[in-house]
Amino acid sequence: MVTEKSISELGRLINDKAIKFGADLAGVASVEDLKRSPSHEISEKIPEFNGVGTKDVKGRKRGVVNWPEAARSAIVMAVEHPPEKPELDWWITGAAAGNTAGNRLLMGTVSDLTAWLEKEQGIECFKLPYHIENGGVYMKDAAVLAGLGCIGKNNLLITPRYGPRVRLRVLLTDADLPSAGFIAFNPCAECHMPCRTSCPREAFAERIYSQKEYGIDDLPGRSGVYNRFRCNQEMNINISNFEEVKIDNKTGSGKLVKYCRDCELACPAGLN
Ligand code: B12
Ligand code: SF4
Ligand code: SF4
Repeated sequence: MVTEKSISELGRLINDKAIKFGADLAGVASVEDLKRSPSHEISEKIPEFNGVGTKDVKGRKRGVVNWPEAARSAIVMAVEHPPEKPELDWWITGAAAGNTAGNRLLMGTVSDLTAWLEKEQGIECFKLPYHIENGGVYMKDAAVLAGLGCIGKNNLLITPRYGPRVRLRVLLTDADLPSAGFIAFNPCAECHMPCRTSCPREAFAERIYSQKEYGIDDLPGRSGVYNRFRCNQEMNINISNFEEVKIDNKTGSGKLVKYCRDCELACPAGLN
Protein backbone atom coordinates (compact mmCIF):
# COMPACT_ATOMS: atom_id res chain seq x y z
CA MET A 1 0.00 0.00 0.00
CA VAL A 2 1.28 3.49 -0.83
CA THR A 3 1.09 5.53 2.37
CA GLU A 4 1.22 9.33 2.64
CA LYS A 5 4.75 9.03 4.00
CA SER A 6 5.95 6.75 1.23
CA ILE A 7 4.47 8.98 -1.48
CA SER A 8 6.28 12.04 -0.13
CA GLU A 9 9.47 9.98 0.11
CA LEU A 10 8.93 8.94 -3.50
CA GLY A 11 8.63 12.62 -4.47
CA ARG A 12 11.99 13.35 -2.84
CA LEU A 13 13.55 10.27 -4.39
CA ILE A 14 12.37 11.34 -7.87
CA ASN A 15 14.00 14.76 -7.43
CA ASP A 16 17.27 13.13 -6.32
CA LYS A 17 17.20 10.71 -9.26
CA ALA A 18 16.52 13.51 -11.78
CA ILE A 19 19.59 15.37 -10.46
CA LYS A 20 21.64 12.16 -10.57
CA PHE A 21 20.60 11.64 -14.20
CA GLY A 22 21.82 15.12 -15.20
CA ALA A 23 19.24 17.77 -14.26
CA ASP A 24 20.42 20.81 -12.29
CA LEU A 25 16.95 21.42 -10.84
CA ALA A 26 13.84 19.27 -10.55
CA GLY A 27 10.38 19.45 -9.00
CA VAL A 28 6.83 18.12 -9.21
CA ALA A 29 3.60 19.95 -10.14
CA SER A 30 0.03 18.69 -10.09
CA VAL A 31 -1.51 18.22 -13.55
CA GLU A 32 -4.86 19.55 -12.29
CA ASP A 33 -3.19 22.82 -11.21
CA LEU A 34 -1.27 22.97 -14.47
CA LYS A 35 -4.42 22.65 -16.58
CA ARG A 36 -5.70 25.84 -14.89
CA SER A 37 -2.40 27.76 -15.09
CA PRO A 38 -2.18 31.09 -16.96
CA SER A 39 -0.57 29.93 -20.23
CA HIS A 40 -2.97 26.98 -20.53
CA GLU A 41 -5.85 29.38 -19.88
CA ILE A 42 -4.98 32.15 -22.32
CA SER A 43 -3.02 30.63 -25.20
CA GLU A 44 -6.14 30.18 -27.32
CA LYS A 45 -7.08 33.85 -26.92
CA ILE A 46 -3.74 35.29 -28.03
CA PRO A 47 -3.70 36.97 -31.45
CA GLU A 48 -0.75 36.33 -33.80
CA PHE A 49 0.08 33.13 -31.90
CA ASN A 50 1.81 31.42 -34.82
CA GLY A 51 5.52 31.77 -35.32
CA VAL A 52 8.93 30.22 -34.78
CA GLY A 53 7.94 28.21 -31.68
CA THR A 54 4.71 26.74 -33.08
CA LYS A 55 4.11 23.81 -35.45
CA ASP A 56 1.63 23.14 -38.18
CA VAL A 57 0.25 19.71 -37.23
CA LYS A 58 -2.77 18.27 -39.02
CA GLY A 59 -5.82 18.02 -36.74
CA ARG A 60 -4.21 20.12 -34.00
CA LYS A 61 -5.11 23.65 -33.04
CA ARG A 62 -2.03 25.77 -32.37
CA GLY A 63 -1.25 26.36 -28.71
CA VAL A 64 -3.85 23.91 -27.34
CA VAL A 65 -2.51 21.13 -25.09
CA ASN A 66 -3.70 17.52 -25.44
CA TRP A 67 -3.45 15.99 -21.97
CA PRO A 68 -2.93 12.23 -21.66
CA GLU A 69 -5.98 11.08 -19.70
CA ALA A 70 -4.04 9.17 -17.05
CA ALA A 71 -1.57 11.97 -16.29
CA ARG A 72 -1.61 13.17 -12.65
CA SER A 73 1.78 14.76 -11.97
CA ALA A 74 4.35 16.66 -13.98
CA ILE A 75 8.04 16.25 -13.22
CA VAL A 76 9.87 19.37 -14.34
CA MET A 77 13.59 19.31 -15.03
CA ALA A 78 15.95 22.19 -15.75
CA VAL A 79 19.51 22.30 -17.06
CA GLU A 80 21.66 25.38 -16.56
CA HIS A 81 22.68 27.30 -19.72
CA PRO A 82 25.49 29.53 -18.46
CA PRO A 83 26.63 32.51 -20.60
CA GLU A 84 30.08 30.93 -21.06
CA LYS A 85 28.51 27.92 -22.80
CA PRO A 86 26.36 29.59 -25.50
CA GLU A 87 26.65 26.50 -27.70
CA LEU A 88 24.21 24.64 -25.43
CA ASP A 89 21.44 26.82 -26.91
CA TRP A 90 22.44 26.81 -30.59
CA TRP A 91 19.84 25.16 -32.82
CA ILE A 92 21.15 22.93 -35.58
CA THR A 93 18.60 21.78 -38.10
CA GLY A 94 19.29 18.52 -39.86
CA ALA A 95 21.18 17.21 -36.78
CA ALA A 96 20.14 14.30 -34.55
CA ALA A 97 16.77 14.75 -32.83
CA GLY A 98 16.91 17.35 -30.09
CA ASN A 99 18.07 20.40 -32.05
CA THR A 100 20.19 21.96 -29.29
CA ALA A 101 22.92 20.33 -27.21
CA GLY A 102 21.12 21.49 -24.04
CA ASN A 103 17.86 19.92 -25.15
CA ARG A 104 19.62 16.65 -25.94
CA LEU A 105 21.04 16.64 -22.39
CA LEU A 106 17.54 17.09 -20.99
CA MET A 107 16.12 14.38 -23.25
CA GLY A 108 18.76 11.96 -21.92
CA THR A 109 17.79 12.80 -18.34
CA VAL A 110 14.09 12.28 -19.13
CA SER A 111 14.82 8.88 -20.72
CA ASP A 112 16.87 7.67 -17.74
CA LEU A 113 14.26 8.87 -15.26
CA THR A 114 11.45 7.25 -17.28
CA ALA A 115 13.27 3.91 -17.36
CA TRP A 116 13.79 4.03 -13.58
CA LEU A 117 10.19 5.07 -12.81
CA GLU A 118 8.66 2.45 -15.09
CA LYS A 119 10.93 -0.49 -14.27
CA GLU A 120 11.62 0.07 -10.58
CA GLN A 121 8.57 1.99 -9.37
CA GLY A 122 5.83 0.71 -11.69
CA ILE A 123 4.83 4.27 -12.58
CA GLU A 124 3.56 5.00 -16.08
CA CYS A 125 5.34 7.91 -17.79
CA PHE A 126 4.44 10.16 -20.71
CA LYS A 127 7.54 11.68 -22.29
CA LEU A 128 6.62 15.04 -23.75
CA PRO A 129 8.01 16.77 -26.80
CA TYR A 130 9.02 20.43 -26.84
CA HIS A 131 6.32 21.86 -29.08
CA ILE A 132 2.73 22.16 -27.83
CA GLU A 133 1.30 21.00 -31.17
CA ASN A 134 3.41 17.82 -31.00
CA GLY A 135 2.02 17.00 -27.53
CA GLY A 136 3.98 19.32 -25.20
CA VAL A 137 2.76 21.46 -22.29
CA TYR A 138 3.62 25.00 -21.17
CA MET A 139 6.83 24.37 -19.31
CA LYS A 140 7.40 27.71 -17.56
CA ASP A 141 4.03 27.42 -15.79
CA ALA A 142 4.91 23.84 -14.85
CA ALA A 143 8.26 24.99 -13.44
CA VAL A 144 6.64 27.71 -11.31
CA LEU A 145 4.09 25.25 -9.91
CA ALA A 146 6.89 22.74 -9.27
CA GLY A 147 8.69 25.27 -7.07
CA LEU A 148 11.62 25.95 -9.40
CA GLY A 149 11.23 29.75 -9.46
CA CYS A 150 8.95 32.59 -10.59
CA ILE A 151 8.09 34.32 -13.87
CA GLY A 152 10.17 37.48 -14.18
CA LYS A 153 9.56 40.78 -15.90
CA ASN A 154 11.36 39.34 -18.93
CA ASN A 155 8.57 36.72 -19.16
CA LEU A 156 11.04 33.91 -18.39
CA LEU A 157 11.27 31.46 -15.51
CA ILE A 158 13.75 32.92 -13.00
CA THR A 159 15.35 30.43 -10.63
CA PRO A 160 17.12 31.47 -7.42
CA ARG A 161 20.32 29.62 -8.32
CA TYR A 162 20.69 30.15 -12.09
CA GLY A 163 18.39 33.12 -12.79
CA PRO A 164 16.61 32.67 -16.15
CA ARG A 165 19.62 30.83 -17.66
CA VAL A 166 17.99 27.40 -17.69
CA ARG A 167 16.16 25.24 -20.25
CA LEU A 168 13.29 22.98 -19.33
CA ARG A 169 11.74 19.61 -20.05
CA VAL A 170 8.62 18.00 -18.55
CA LEU A 171 7.63 14.37 -17.96
CA LEU A 172 4.07 13.43 -17.00
CA THR A 173 3.28 10.42 -14.78
CA ASP A 174 0.13 8.60 -13.66
CA ALA A 175 1.27 8.83 -10.00
CA ASP A 176 -0.30 11.43 -7.71
CA LEU A 177 2.94 12.87 -6.36
CA PRO A 178 3.12 15.75 -3.87
CA SER A 179 3.21 19.05 -5.74
CA ALA A 180 5.84 21.54 -4.59
CA GLY A 181 3.79 24.70 -5.26
CA PHE A 182 5.03 28.30 -5.40
CA ILE A 183 8.18 29.50 -3.67
CA ALA A 184 8.60 32.93 -2.09
CA PHE A 185 11.04 34.50 -4.56
CA ASN A 186 10.81 37.80 -6.41
CA PRO A 187 14.10 39.13 -7.78
CA CYS A 188 12.26 41.73 -9.91
CA ALA A 189 10.92 43.77 -7.00
CA GLU A 190 13.89 46.16 -6.64
CA CYS A 191 15.39 45.67 -10.09
CA HIS A 192 15.81 48.43 -12.70
CA MET A 193 14.81 45.95 -15.46
CA PRO A 194 17.86 45.65 -17.73
CA CYS A 195 16.03 42.68 -19.28
CA ARG A 196 13.41 44.93 -20.82
CA THR A 197 15.74 47.66 -22.09
CA SER A 198 18.10 45.09 -23.65
CA CYS A 199 15.52 43.88 -26.17
CA PRO A 200 16.50 44.71 -29.78
CA ARG A 201 12.79 44.66 -30.84
CA GLU A 202 11.42 46.64 -27.87
CA ALA A 203 9.19 43.68 -27.11
CA PHE A 204 8.36 45.02 -23.61
CA ALA A 205 7.61 48.61 -24.67
CA GLU A 206 3.88 48.72 -24.04
CA ARG A 207 1.03 46.89 -22.37
CA ILE A 208 -0.77 44.71 -24.90
CA TYR A 209 -2.80 42.37 -22.64
CA SER A 210 -5.09 43.39 -19.81
CA GLN A 211 -6.62 41.60 -16.85
CA LYS A 212 -10.03 42.79 -18.02
CA GLU A 213 -9.63 41.33 -21.50
CA TYR A 214 -7.98 38.00 -20.54
CA GLY A 215 -9.58 37.42 -17.15
CA ILE A 216 -6.34 36.67 -15.27
CA ASP A 217 -3.61 38.65 -13.48
CA ASP A 218 -0.66 36.51 -14.49
CA LEU A 219 -0.10 37.82 -17.99
CA PRO A 220 2.88 37.55 -20.38
CA GLY A 221 5.79 39.60 -19.00
CA ARG A 222 3.94 39.85 -15.68
CA SER A 223 2.16 43.09 -16.55
CA GLY A 224 0.96 42.07 -20.03
CA VAL A 225 3.82 43.77 -21.87
CA TYR A 226 5.61 40.87 -23.59
CA ASN A 227 4.99 41.20 -27.32
CA ARG A 228 5.24 37.74 -28.85
CA PHE A 229 4.98 39.09 -32.40
CA ARG A 230 7.95 41.45 -32.02
CA CYS A 231 10.06 38.77 -30.37
CA ASN A 232 9.18 36.45 -33.25
CA GLN A 233 10.46 39.06 -35.70
CA GLU A 234 13.86 38.88 -34.02
CA MET A 235 13.76 35.06 -34.15
CA ASN A 236 13.12 35.25 -37.89
CA ILE A 237 16.11 37.57 -38.30
CA ASN A 238 18.21 35.08 -36.30
CA ILE A 239 17.08 32.31 -38.67
CA SER A 240 18.02 34.32 -41.75
CA ASN A 241 21.49 34.89 -40.23
CA PHE A 242 22.14 31.13 -39.97
CA GLU A 243 25.64 29.66 -40.35
CA GLU A 244 26.38 26.55 -42.45
CA VAL A 245 27.95 23.83 -40.29
CA LYS A 246 29.23 20.33 -40.85
CA ILE A 247 27.24 17.72 -38.91
CA ASP A 248 29.17 14.83 -37.33
CA ASN A 249 28.46 11.39 -38.83
CA LYS A 250 26.25 12.85 -41.57
CA THR A 251 26.82 13.82 -45.13
CA GLY A 252 26.11 17.40 -46.11
CA SER A 253 25.77 20.39 -43.82
CA GLY A 254 23.24 21.78 -41.38
CA LYS A 255 22.05 25.24 -40.44
CA LEU A 256 23.10 26.67 -37.11
CA VAL A 257 20.85 29.37 -35.62
CA LYS A 258 21.75 31.45 -32.57
CA TYR A 259 18.43 32.69 -31.19
CA CYS A 260 18.31 35.93 -29.24
CA ARG A 261 18.79 35.64 -25.46
CA ASP A 262 19.31 39.31 -24.65
CA CYS A 263 16.48 39.60 -22.08
CA GLU A 264 17.77 36.41 -20.45
CA LEU A 265 21.48 37.28 -20.36
CA ALA A 266 20.85 40.84 -19.10
CA CYS A 267 19.18 39.54 -15.94
CA PRO A 268 21.40 39.68 -12.84
CA ALA A 269 19.36 37.11 -10.88
CA GLY A 270 21.38 34.07 -9.81
CA LEU A 271 24.74 35.57 -10.80
CA ASN A 272 26.27 36.07 -7.34
C1 B12 B 1 6.45 29.25 -28.50
C2 B12 B 1 7.71 29.55 -27.72
C3 B12 B 1 8.41 30.70 -28.06
C4 B12 B 1 7.87 31.73 -29.06
C5 B12 B 1 6.74 32.53 -28.38
C6 B12 B 1 7.13 32.93 -26.94
C7 B12 B 1 5.99 33.38 -26.02
N1 B12 B 1 6.27 33.43 -24.76
O1 B12 B 1 4.90 33.67 -26.42
C8 B12 B 1 9.16 32.52 -29.40
C9 B12 B 1 9.83 31.83 -30.59
C10 B12 B 1 8.97 33.99 -29.72
C11 B12 B 1 10.01 32.25 -28.14
C12 B12 B 1 11.00 33.09 -27.70
C13 B12 B 1 11.84 32.78 -26.63
N2 B12 B 1 11.90 31.61 -25.98
CO1 B12 B 1 10.56 30.26 -26.10
N3 B12 B 1 9.26 28.85 -26.05
C14 B12 B 1 8.16 28.69 -26.68
C15 B12 B 1 7.41 27.44 -26.17
C16 B12 B 1 7.48 26.33 -27.21
C17 B12 B 1 5.94 27.73 -25.79
C18 B12 B 1 5.77 29.08 -25.04
C19 B12 B 1 4.38 29.66 -25.20
O2 B12 B 1 3.79 29.64 -26.28
N4 B12 B 1 3.78 30.17 -24.14
C20 B12 B 1 2.41 30.61 -24.13
C21 B12 B 1 2.24 32.08 -23.87
C22 B12 B 1 0.76 32.37 -23.82
O3 B12 B 1 2.74 32.36 -22.61
P1 B12 B 1 3.83 33.44 -22.23
O4 B12 B 1 4.02 34.50 -23.20
O5 B12 B 1 5.05 32.64 -21.85
O6 B12 B 1 3.19 34.09 -20.91
C23 B12 B 1 2.79 33.27 -19.83
C24 B12 B 1 3.77 33.18 -18.69
O7 B12 B 1 4.39 34.43 -18.48
C25 B12 B 1 2.84 32.75 -17.57
N5 B12 B 1 2.89 33.44 -16.29
C26 B12 B 1 2.99 34.76 -16.04
N6 B12 B 1 2.90 34.98 -14.74
C27 B12 B 1 2.72 33.78 -14.14
C28 B12 B 1 2.55 33.45 -12.81
C29 B12 B 1 2.31 32.12 -12.47
C30 B12 B 1 2.08 31.80 -11.05
C31 B12 B 1 2.34 31.11 -13.46
C32 B12 B 1 2.12 29.67 -13.10
C33 B12 B 1 2.52 31.45 -14.82
C34 B12 B 1 2.70 32.79 -15.11
O8 B12 B 1 1.52 33.06 -18.00
C35 B12 B 1 1.59 33.84 -19.16
C36 B12 B 1 0.30 33.67 -19.89
O9 B12 B 1 -0.72 34.28 -19.15
C37 B12 B 1 8.22 27.11 -24.87
C38 B12 B 1 8.41 25.60 -24.61
C39 B12 B 1 7.21 25.02 -23.93
N7 B12 B 1 6.73 23.91 -24.43
O10 B12 B 1 6.71 25.58 -22.95
C40 B12 B 1 9.60 27.82 -25.10
C41 B12 B 1 10.29 28.47 -23.91
C42 B12 B 1 9.27 29.23 -23.09
N8 B12 B 1 11.24 29.44 -24.55
C43 B12 B 1 12.32 29.58 -23.93
C44 B12 B 1 13.32 30.54 -24.28
C45 B12 B 1 14.63 30.47 -23.54
C46 B12 B 1 13.07 31.51 -25.28
C47 B12 B 1 13.99 32.68 -25.73
C48 B12 B 1 15.00 33.26 -24.73
C49 B12 B 1 14.70 32.29 -27.05
C50 B12 B 1 15.80 31.26 -26.92
N9 B12 B 1 17.07 31.63 -27.10
O11 B12 B 1 15.49 30.10 -26.65
C51 B12 B 1 12.91 33.73 -26.12
C52 B12 B 1 12.43 34.51 -24.89
C53 B12 B 1 11.19 35.27 -25.09
C54 B12 B 1 10.59 35.80 -23.77
N10 B12 B 1 11.19 36.80 -23.16
O12 B12 B 1 9.55 35.28 -23.33
C55 B12 B 1 12.42 28.66 -22.72
C56 B12 B 1 12.23 29.44 -21.41
C57 B12 B 1 13.27 29.13 -20.32
C58 B12 B 1 13.05 30.03 -19.13
N11 B12 B 1 14.08 30.26 -18.34
O13 B12 B 1 11.96 30.51 -18.91
C59 B12 B 1 11.27 27.61 -23.03
C60 B12 B 1 10.60 27.03 -21.80
C61 B12 B 1 11.91 26.49 -23.86
C62 B12 B 1 13.06 25.74 -23.22
N12 B12 B 1 13.94 25.30 -24.05
O14 B12 B 1 13.19 25.53 -22.04
N13 B12 B 1 9.63 31.14 -27.54
S1 SF4 C 1 16.45 41.80 -15.07
FE1 SF4 C 1 15.47 42.35 -13.13
S2 SF4 C 1 13.33 42.81 -13.67
FE2 SF4 C 1 14.23 41.65 -15.38
S3 SF4 C 1 13.71 39.51 -14.95
FE3 SF4 C 1 15.75 39.87 -14.11
S4 SF4 C 1 15.37 40.43 -11.98
FE4 SF4 C 1 13.42 40.66 -13.04
S1 SF4 D 1 14.43 37.00 -26.83
FE1 SF4 D 1 15.34 38.86 -27.71
S2 SF4 D 1 13.75 39.69 -29.06
FE2 SF4 D 1 12.75 38.22 -27.71
S3 SF4 D 1 12.00 39.44 -25.99
FE3 SF4 D 1 14.01 38.67 -25.40
S4 SF4 D 1 15.45 40.29 -25.99
FE4 SF4 D 1 13.50 40.68 -27.07
